[in-house]
This record gives sequence, structure tokens and C-alpha cells, in this order.
Amino acid sequence: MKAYFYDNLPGDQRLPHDSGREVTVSDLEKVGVLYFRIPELEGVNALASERGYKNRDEITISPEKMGAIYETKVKQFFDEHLHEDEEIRYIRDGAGYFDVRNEGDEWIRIKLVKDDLIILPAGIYHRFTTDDTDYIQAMRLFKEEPQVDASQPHRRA
Ligand code: KMT
Ligand code: NI
Repeated sequence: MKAYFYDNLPGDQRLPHDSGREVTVSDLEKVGVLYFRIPELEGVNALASERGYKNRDEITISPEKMGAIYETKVKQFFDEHLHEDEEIRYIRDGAGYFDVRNEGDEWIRIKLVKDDLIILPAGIYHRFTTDDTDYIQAMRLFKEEPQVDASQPHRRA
């Protein structure tokens, strides 16, 4: 895991866009994002049951796995959105970036690699992209069935 402020410069979303301004784990906590490095699945199972998670799935995001829809999917994930419930992402392989808004609406970019786990609080605005390796395998854990309220605006007014 490495976190920093996004540089907001134009260019491929899959490039690092590192402003050079670092963000710490305790800065992430201030916006409600919790980070853990968990090398064994048992640790994830324990955390999930402690916090009342009921569902999970595994997703592989890569051109090999997704074929022609890969580019469309990656653009969709990078569309700013929120989830109604707290959700967990646990990286099984590869790497990718979660961008989350801080209290001042600035983008914080969180680079996640294998064995990294983040807990996104309910209602946080965020977006996701693969990095320039175009490959990530992740477990998504949900408290209820996955749901995004389509009536919610994607961007703040
Ligand atoms: C999300 O919530 O935006 C995602 O789950 C992105 C794909 S999981 C690596
Ligand atoms: Ni999301």
C-alpha cells in the first residue's frame, strides 16, 4: 500500500499520478478508510465475521479475463461513485488504485497490491482503476447484497 494525493493532471488514469504529497494510514483513518495487510485468508474471514459481512465475490479485471469489455469496465470503475454500505476490498494478486475523496474533496490515491485490504466506509465517494499492468484479482466483501442506488448523483453538486 502506498497513498498520496492525486496530481489531477491529464493523462492515462492507470499511470501513478503521484503529486509527491504523501498520505499516511492515520490520514486515511481520518476519512474513514481502514488499511490492513493480511497475508492469510483466515485473517480476512475473521475480520469479515467480526464486522458482520455476509457476502463476497472474486473479480479478475484484465483484458485476458474480460476480453472486449475490459476498457469499458475500467472506465466504469473510474466513474466516481459511492456505496450505501461499508465494503471491503482484499487484493489477491496484481495491483490497482482506489481514489477516495477526503473531507476537502481532494483525491487521495491508494495503491493496493497483493495481501492489501481496505475497508471503505459507507457513502465515501471513490473510483477505481487498474495500473499500467492491466491486471488485478480482488475479493469484494459486502454486508448485504451489492447495491448502488442509481438515484444518487455520481458527483457532488
Ligand atoms: C469499486 O467499488 O469501485 C470496486 O470494487 C472496483 C473493483 S474491485 C478491485
Ligand atoms: Ni465502488
